[in-house]
Amino acid sequence: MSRLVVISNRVSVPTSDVGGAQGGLSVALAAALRESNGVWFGWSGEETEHFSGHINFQRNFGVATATIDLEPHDIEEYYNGYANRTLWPLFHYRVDLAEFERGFAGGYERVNARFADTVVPLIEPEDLVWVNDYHLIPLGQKLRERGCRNRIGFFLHIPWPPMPLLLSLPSHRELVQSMFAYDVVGFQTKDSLEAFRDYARVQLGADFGDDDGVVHEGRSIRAIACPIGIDTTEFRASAEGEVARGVFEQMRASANGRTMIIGVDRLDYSKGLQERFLGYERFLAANPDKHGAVFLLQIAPPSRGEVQSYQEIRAQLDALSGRINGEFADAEWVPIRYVNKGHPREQLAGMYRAARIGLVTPLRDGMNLVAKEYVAAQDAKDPGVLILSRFAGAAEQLADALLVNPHSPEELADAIATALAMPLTERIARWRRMLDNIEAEDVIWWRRRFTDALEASQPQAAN
Ligand code: ADQ
Repeated sequence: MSRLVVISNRVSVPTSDVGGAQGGLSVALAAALRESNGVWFGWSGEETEHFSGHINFQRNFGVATATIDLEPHDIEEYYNGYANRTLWPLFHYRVDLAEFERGFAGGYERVNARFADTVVPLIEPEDLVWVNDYHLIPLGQKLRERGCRNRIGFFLHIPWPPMPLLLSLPSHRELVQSMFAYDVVGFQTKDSLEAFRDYARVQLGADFGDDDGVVHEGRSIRAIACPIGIDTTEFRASAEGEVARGVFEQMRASANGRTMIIGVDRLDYSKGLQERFLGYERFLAANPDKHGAVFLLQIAPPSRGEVQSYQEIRAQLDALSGRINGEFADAEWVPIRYVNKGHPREQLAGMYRAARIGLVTPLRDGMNLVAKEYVAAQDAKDPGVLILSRFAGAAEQLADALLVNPHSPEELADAIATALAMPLTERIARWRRMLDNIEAEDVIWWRRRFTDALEASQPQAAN
């Protein structure tokens, strides 16, 4: 296989052989890069007063990384601005939260150009270049402008929005047109792929070839659905390892005979945490016999604290969990244990296994790896039940979860009641079918599916 150059906003330098990093993208890419002898390029997360293009090279646990520092106004306009205040909310269907500022758009273009200027000398003629996620959509075009003729692919980790939503982005046309600089563009789901094709047909007048081809102004790209997976073998093993077993025992002891429900999410409005709490509140109100018998452990480490909407959601969740606990708790039982910090993956595996229900109810999510991790961590003889939002990408593959509309407190409450009452035989049957999928379509399958498509594409002439 050709050498892989992976480019993403952040590069998380591995701290062990088995991941440990937080964030779906970093976990997935570290596993993928270890297998190929590639290099991972991106922003270090550090600031510099004047951008110099200096690259910091490292190799840790089999992964070579190359990082650059960015200027404070780059970080503000490109990262906190266009990426996280414009594209992230819009692509998660939250036009109400999206901010459209020309300064953000300018910073986005500038940083993408800085990425291109810096990474071009690292790319050798036969390399496959793999650009990741919404921070870097126009990077392929900027690489072409600098003479890069390699095969270049782009994978979007978040949903692609339906056309009418995308039209509210002032520069939607330029953004989508820039994607025709790639050879392959990948989406998490068929749903996202369809939305992209719909835009291309209606707004750009694109033609569609056999297979996955989309042709616009003489350039032909392949647009594919390529759902990301987890490192299932490793995660199953870690769920049975010493650390996870220790955590499992501790959780069981601290549950004191009560049934545990778990939620694990970055603290983000797309994850539907408020709606989840409201659904759980509805369940408690409708099922007084379950008071003292169940509890919800919600782990939600803060993210993107520089962005105001994230500060607001944090305050709202503090208030909501406090209200629900105030309403239902007694001296011996607290219905919600709400924890604002991250945990190492081995510990998470033990917690997932100790939970009878995994509650994964984002309002929108590109994929959602927590859903897959929850399934992978279960005990084959006594697996828990996954309650999964229909609007998580993972729902396309995990049809055997209890699928819910996360906006409906009643549906959530009913699903919790159904999960608690589900007989062992049904739990095993559903879990087995989900595990089969998670094993077959794991992170290695994902990586291969994408890079095989890229390798099979024809290098294009530069613009
Ligand atoms: P995220 O939005 O970060 O990823 P997700 O797919 O759920 O969402 O991945 C989160 C990862 O972080 C999981 O591996 C999880 O274990 C870990 N994590 C979450 N909370 C944690 C905690 N408290 N402590 C430790 N680890 C924690 C984006 C997209 C998703 C897409 C991924 C990968 O938004 O839709 O699935 O990229 O493509």
